[in-house]
Amino acid sequence: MIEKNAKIYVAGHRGLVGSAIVRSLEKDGYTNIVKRTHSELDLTDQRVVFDFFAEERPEYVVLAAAHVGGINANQTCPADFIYINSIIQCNVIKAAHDYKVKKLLFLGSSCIYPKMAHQPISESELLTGPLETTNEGYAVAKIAGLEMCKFFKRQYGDDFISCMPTNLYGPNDNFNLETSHVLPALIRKFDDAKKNGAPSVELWGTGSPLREFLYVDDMADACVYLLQNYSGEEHVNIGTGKEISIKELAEIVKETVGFEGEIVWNSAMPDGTPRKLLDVSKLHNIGWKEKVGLRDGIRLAYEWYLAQDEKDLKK
Ligand code: GFB
Repeated sequence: MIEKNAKIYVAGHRGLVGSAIVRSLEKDGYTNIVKRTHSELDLTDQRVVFDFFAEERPEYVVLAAAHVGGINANQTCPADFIYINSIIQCNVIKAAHDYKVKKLLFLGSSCIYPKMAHQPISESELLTGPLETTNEGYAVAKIAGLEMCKFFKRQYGDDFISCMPTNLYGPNDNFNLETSHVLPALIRKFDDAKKNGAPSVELWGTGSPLREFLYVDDMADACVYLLQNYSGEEHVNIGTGKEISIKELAEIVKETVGFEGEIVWNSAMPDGTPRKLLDVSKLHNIGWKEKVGLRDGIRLAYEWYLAQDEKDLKK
């Protein structure tokens, strides 16, 4: 068991996942959560990271800090995605080893499985085929991070575990239309169109790809659950095991926002991988299942979006 006053460092505590994990830990009664903003602690600077670990000596680490983005950001800036994510995870994982962190949780992403992996995708599909080209830089970095945790466990006995989340959404999401994922983009596009009285909204691709979506507070609860109950060498998929087409998703968000205009599909933009449905049987066998359904999650996410000051939204 993790003592409630254990020192837990959440790297990336202001991001979509990191902020949810802090909420989940606080809800669970953990009282000693260490946070550092990017300006306080540059995770790409090895010396600064090692000095931080030497001084703070965290007992547990959740590595939720990463350079992330949607399909457009990944496709246009692959060098940033491979470099920044590689250097962050090398610094944090090695420092966690050197300063004897009791347990570290590393976060992957379902887009790092092979493009044409058998669906639903089981954990064993990793590295069995070519990657989706639109996010290859990110995928190679994240695969290296999962493998690094596995090999530090195998060579040194470090309790470093990894999880593989599906597409996530919810509070503190990124609503910048050039770099965001699809769900926050739909919320913003339909909300802007409704407020401006626009006749239509332009969405990317054909709308035919299938995606799986997990509300971020469920993701955070699963992460805390794995920290408390899992120490296996293989990563664990975190998702719902349910998928929906982007077209159907757009209709749900359109209805939730109350936009009554048309949807125009811009097929000059990429669809990305056709499907990436996770096999979540391992997670269910460990004893965890999501609580928030997609329609409820979209409503919660939209309510959060409406409650924010324009200046505070990552737009
Ligand atoms: O969420 P998304 O950007 O990333 O796109 P992926 C999902 C699907 O939504 C794609 C379509 O087929 C997009 O073409 N889409 C339609 C849109 N309209 C929009 C829009 O306005 N904005 C966006 N962003 N998409 C990501 C990976 O893949 O999955 C990341 O690139 C990460 O690395 C993330 O792993 C979880 O789901 O295709």
